[in-house]
Amino acid sequence: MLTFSTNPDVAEQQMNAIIFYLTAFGYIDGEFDFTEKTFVRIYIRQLVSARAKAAMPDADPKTRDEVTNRFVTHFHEVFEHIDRSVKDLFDEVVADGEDVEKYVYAKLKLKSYEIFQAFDTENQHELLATVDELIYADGSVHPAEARFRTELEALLSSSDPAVTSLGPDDIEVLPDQNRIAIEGPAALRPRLEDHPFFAGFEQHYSADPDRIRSQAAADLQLMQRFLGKLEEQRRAGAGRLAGKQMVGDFAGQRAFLDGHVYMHPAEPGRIYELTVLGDLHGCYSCLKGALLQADFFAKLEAWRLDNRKPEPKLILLGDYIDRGRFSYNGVLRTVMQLYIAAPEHVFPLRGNHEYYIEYRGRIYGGVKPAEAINTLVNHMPGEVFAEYMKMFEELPNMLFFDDMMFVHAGIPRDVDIRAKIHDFSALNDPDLRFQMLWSDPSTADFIPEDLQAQNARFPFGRLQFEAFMQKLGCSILVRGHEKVDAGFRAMYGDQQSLITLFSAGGADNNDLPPESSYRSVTPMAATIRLENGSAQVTPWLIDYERFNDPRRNRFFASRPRGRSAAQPTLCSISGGEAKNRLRRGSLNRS
Ligand SMILES: [Mn+2]
Repeated sequence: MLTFSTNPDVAEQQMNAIIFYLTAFGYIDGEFDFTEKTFVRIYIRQLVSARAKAAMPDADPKTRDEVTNRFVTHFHEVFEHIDRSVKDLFDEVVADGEDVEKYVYAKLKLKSYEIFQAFDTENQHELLATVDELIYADGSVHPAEARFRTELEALLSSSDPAVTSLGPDDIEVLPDQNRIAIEGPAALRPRLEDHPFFAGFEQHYSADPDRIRSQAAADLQLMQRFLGKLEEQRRAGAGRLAGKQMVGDFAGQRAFLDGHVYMHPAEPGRIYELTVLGDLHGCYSCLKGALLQADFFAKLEAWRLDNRKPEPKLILLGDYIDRGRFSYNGVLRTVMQLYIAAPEHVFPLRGNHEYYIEYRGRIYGGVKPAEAINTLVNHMPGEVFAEYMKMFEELPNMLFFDDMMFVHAGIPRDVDIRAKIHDFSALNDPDLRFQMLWSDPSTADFIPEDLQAQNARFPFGRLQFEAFMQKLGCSILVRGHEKVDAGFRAMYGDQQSLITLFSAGGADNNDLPPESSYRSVTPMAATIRLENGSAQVTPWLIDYERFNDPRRNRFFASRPRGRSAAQPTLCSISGGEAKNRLRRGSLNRS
């Protein structure tokens, strides 16, 4: 049996790691059933008793029992918690055509790997020995368990710094980067209750076929105007990224959009105020609340009258649709209107949910489940979805503002960074753009190639992140994509240079269905003030509650008519499933 450290913090960490491995192995060979869970509970008790005996050999049995029971209760709770978090993984979104179990398996492997990396070499060997003990505990070794164990061992040996392509010495801090300060969360009260800007489009879809057709026609027109404006910006910026290696090479240039990459150098002497929103997922009250809290419209007016004032910019990190109730008609409509109203000030970036696939003349969602399209597919003309697909394809993927980078998810895979990125124009590569819609940061220093290759949603490590930032000359990356319950998370390095922002959620937010897992999120936005090369990042709480109110939000003034567009029950199959059924000829296409 494993020997525990005499340092109580390390021992606690060891115990947590073991419980995680027990849980992971429980899921690896299929269902984690009651018998297996009982086995885990008994195993935890044995470990704690052994530890208590070793730690207090002279204590009387009663005292020892008391202490043992207290710790057993504690670690059983830890076990419940870990079990719940693994179960939650099955609800996480995967790319079209991907297997959820395969995704969870990769996630478990990643987490096991992260835990291993947190231990020193000696303890790593101890832990691997414990894993062996676990695998053989029930007398038989399941092939999946054996495979998992072998893969883990391979990952550990490949993470040897001698084998990896970069080490801490390869990374140096650039001297002329932004100094970044991150403030504690702030509370912002909106100055205004509403703004005329919103009045025109806070409308539910109608159940009446004629009425919904005219609503669809208006949406089509809006998309065409939106695409026209993007095209105009794109024409002006075409080719300007070519041959440039670092963001600093663009200093002194005017802002432009080249393909799917915005480049916005900071003009010397100017002050910028960036309002950044993470995933919105149909949470219209979050978007409206945040815009009014940031006082975006008034600040834009003020700056237009006097450009010595801070120049307001709005950066939207993507994932406008699905999950919440106001996808196309709430968030997406507003995002398009905002961009059309102020194209130099609004940056609508693409999320992985803004990804549709055409199959035999029909459009499907590219994530599972794709609520927005599944809900409306039988109520709207097909050309509307074709236009959404086109619009999604045209959305920009990333923004470089001074030396700060904004993208929906993260950085590409190592192997593709090496093969493809020779200058900034390479960032327009469709594969790289797709990868940057999906990846997630890991707490591990380095993620081996094998672990990166497995899923659309893949991890990257701290050293990989730092090397990528250094390659492009960037100081900080701001992204959404991950459901972070706190709404805001800063990680990596002294500068905390990777920020995750999640702007959908709210325990009692009626933008979300009652059972939504996003209710555990406290939705946050962030303001970045950029002045003389210093960036000050201030996260703040989004006041969605005020805008769940019919007096401030017309969506709440009436119920959706007839068959509610809010219930994803009309056609609840995912795109991938639909395709499979199409192949089998079992899907009624009418
Ligand atoms: Mn996402």
